[in-house]
This record gives sequence, C-alpha cells and structure tokens, in this order.
Amino acid sequence: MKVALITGVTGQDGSYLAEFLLKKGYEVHGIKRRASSFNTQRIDHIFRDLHENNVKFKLHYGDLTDSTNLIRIIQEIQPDEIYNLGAMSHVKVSFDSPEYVANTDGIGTLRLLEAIRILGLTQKTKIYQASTSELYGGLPQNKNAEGFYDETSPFYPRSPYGAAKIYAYWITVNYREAYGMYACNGILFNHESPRRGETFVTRKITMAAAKIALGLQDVLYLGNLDAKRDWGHAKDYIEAMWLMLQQEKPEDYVIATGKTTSIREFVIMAFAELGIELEFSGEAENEVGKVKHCSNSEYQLPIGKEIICIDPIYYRPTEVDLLIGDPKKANTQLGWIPRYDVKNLCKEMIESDVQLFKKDKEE
Ligand code: NDP
Ligand code: GDR
Repeated sequence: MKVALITGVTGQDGSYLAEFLLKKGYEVHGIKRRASSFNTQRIDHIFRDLHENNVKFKLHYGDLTDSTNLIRIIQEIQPDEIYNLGAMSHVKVSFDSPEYVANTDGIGTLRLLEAIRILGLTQKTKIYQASTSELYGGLPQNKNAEGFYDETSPFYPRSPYGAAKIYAYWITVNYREAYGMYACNGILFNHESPRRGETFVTRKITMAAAKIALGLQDVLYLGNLDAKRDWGHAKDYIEAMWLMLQQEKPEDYVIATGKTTSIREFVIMAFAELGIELEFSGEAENEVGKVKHCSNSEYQLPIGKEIICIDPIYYRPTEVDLLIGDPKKANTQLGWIPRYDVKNLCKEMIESDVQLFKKDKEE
C-alpha cells in the first residue's frame, strides 16, 4: 500500500486529493494546524476515529513553519509521495502579511525538501509542489506565440504570494537537479469548487448570488471586474497532481483549461444560472450591476435594483490582469483532460450555495 502525506489537507485541494487517494487505496496522512475553532469541515466526512479498525486516513498536528515537526512526521510515516498544498493562498492578504507568506509558502517548501534529504529519503519519496499561474504575473509580452502561458513562459510575480511561490518553484527544481529527487511543480491556474474558500472571487460571487436571490443579502461589493482568469474545477486539477507523480521522469506541467473569463462575465453567468439577468453601467469605481430581468418567480427581485457595486478596498496594489494557460503538455504527456469548463463549474457552485442558504433560511 502506498503512503501519501498531504500538507494543506484541510483546504479545498487537500480535501479532494485525500478523497481521491483513499479511493486509489493509499494510506493518507494529512497535516492540520491547531486552531481555536474547528478547521476540518472539508474533511470531516472522510475522517474516522483512530480507535476503529483499519483506519487509512490519519491527521497530524503540524505547520510548514516548523521543521522539527515536519522531520518527525516524515520520519514516522516514511511517505512514498508528499503533496505540498499547504500555503497562505490568498493573493490580496499576502500584501498584508508578506513575511508570513514568505516563511510558509517559500521556506516551508524548502523545509519539506530538506526533511526528505536529511532523512535519506531522496530516492524513495516523491514530492509535488503546488506552484501557480501567479508566477507569470499576467504580463502580455510573456505569452507564447499562440497567446498562452506555458511551461517555457518567463515569470514575473506581482504579489508577495507570487514572490514566495517563485522561490518554492525554483528550490523544487534545484533539489530535483542537485539530489536526483523526484520533485515536480504543477503550475496550476485558478481552480474552484463548492469547497472554495469564501473570500476567493468565484465563491464570493456564487454565495452572494444565492443569498441575494433568496433575500438574505442586498448588495455584492467587488473589486476589479476587468481581471480575467482561466478557471477550472479542483476535482480535475487534483488528478493532474497525482498523475505528475506517476511518470517515469519528474517534470513541471501547466494545468489549465485554455479559456479565460472576466470577473464581470462570471458574475453575469452566476446570476443567469438563477434566472436573473444583469446589466452593467458606469465606469471604474462607479460601475453598478442592476437587475434587468428575472425569469424565476421564486426570486422577488425588482427590475432596476442595484445588486453589484464596486468597493476599491478589494483592489490590489499590483494586479494580475489576465491569465490563460496552455495545458498541451499535460494533455499529451499525462493524458490529462479536464471534465469541467467554467460554465458547468459555475452551475455546480451556484446549485451548492443555493442549497446551503435555503437550508439556512429554513432553520
Ligand atoms: P486553501 O487556501 O483552500 O488551503 C490552504 C491549506 O494550507 C489549508 O489547509 C491551510 O490550513 C493550510 N495552511 C496554511 N498555512 C499553513 C501553514 N503555515 N502550515 C501548514 N498548513 C498551512 O488553498 P487551495 O486548496 O485552493 O490551494 C492548495 C495549494 O495550491 C496552495 O498552496 C495554493 O497556493 C496553491 N494553488 C491554488 C490554486 C487555486 O486556484 N486554488 C491555483 C494554484 C496554486 P487551514 O485550513 O488551517 O487554514
Ligand atoms: P487569485 O484569486 O488572486 O487569482 O488567486 P481571487 O479569486 O482572489 O481573485 C481573482 C481576481 O478577481 C479579482 N477580484 C476579486 N478578488 C477577490 N478575492 N475578492 C473580490 O471582491 C474581488 N473583486 C475582483 C482580483 O483582483 C483578481 O484579479 C487564486 C488563489 O487560489 C491563489 O492561491 C492561486 O495561486 C491563484 O488563484 C492561481
């Protein structure tokens, strides 16, 4: 039986990956942080009491800022595969806590790689590093001839998060080259799901759309509506992580859908799923989105009601304007083909949030 260790197991991707590996027959270990309130909601459904027989999913307290604890856990479980998904992953928040992000997202990766080396596991333990499209920074001149970012495009990070992740990217490459480790970077473009953190823009939008339709919220305040992202589904993307560790040679791969959508278009798409048509007017900070038509009699929204407004508090000091990835290498070498596009991703998120808030309303 293969043994996997997941950092960030309580996060969006960690929870889907843990489910996926358990289904494949792995023994799965996860590192969770001690918190004053519960932070395991996304994995509670797969957790079983350690006193039961044959438990395949085990949690360990730990933190990427603590080498001693990482070394001890890795020594104890001798993993075949490590998935380093733990990170302070919010780009806007990284401007507020840049040193912490460097420590967790940057040096945290080094701590794991060093733990593998110190324990003499360089030929046994494979490692996946959660790299990101934020490395590219969205500079138009750095796209390839076909207009995409791919594995050869230059990096130019535009946030403390991106800068920390670029260190993690290169130190992973360096340990692969220096010590012959099986270490891979997945350069993943944005991926979302009903389990997406509530302050990332897609989830913020689908939650607000559901609440506004149900009369539980008045207005959704957003930042830059012109930014464009290449959005896929987390369930598809965690499979790519696993595939990267099953190859003959460790390599780095872009994982993306190859399509890009603006924040404004995503807002329109989300409300349209509920039968609510929006119309936008005004410029920059004065832009508003109003109800143009509502075809769903369940939702009582007056025509002309302003439900989308801009609050510059959500603008970033430096923005990544446009991301679009070329997944050709992953398609051909890994055989990875995503099942979701942005439309059915948005539909699934809306359906899940409507269900969630209908239940809240009834209680
Ligand atoms: P989430 O924010 O949902 O999850 C992050 C996880 O990291 C949580 O389990 C969190 O724990 C944990 N964590 C945070 N700080 C520490 C720390 N100091 N020590 C140990 N664990 C910590 O992120 P996602 O699941 O969306 O993303 C997974 C990884 O992929 C991240 O590294 C992210 O940067 C990267 N990525 C994500 C993309 C996306 O679009 N989702 C795209 C590209 C890369 P807790 O629950 O306690 O907060
Ligand atoms: P991103 O995701 O920064 O791409 O990082 P996020 O959803 O936070 O922002 C996407 C774009 O939406 C614009 N935006 C807003 N964003 C948020 N969060 N809240 C708002 O109100 C809002 N209004 C507009 C942003 O300016 C931005 O342009 C995600 C994270 O998962 C990273 O960890 C990961 O590495 C990258 O995706 C790929």
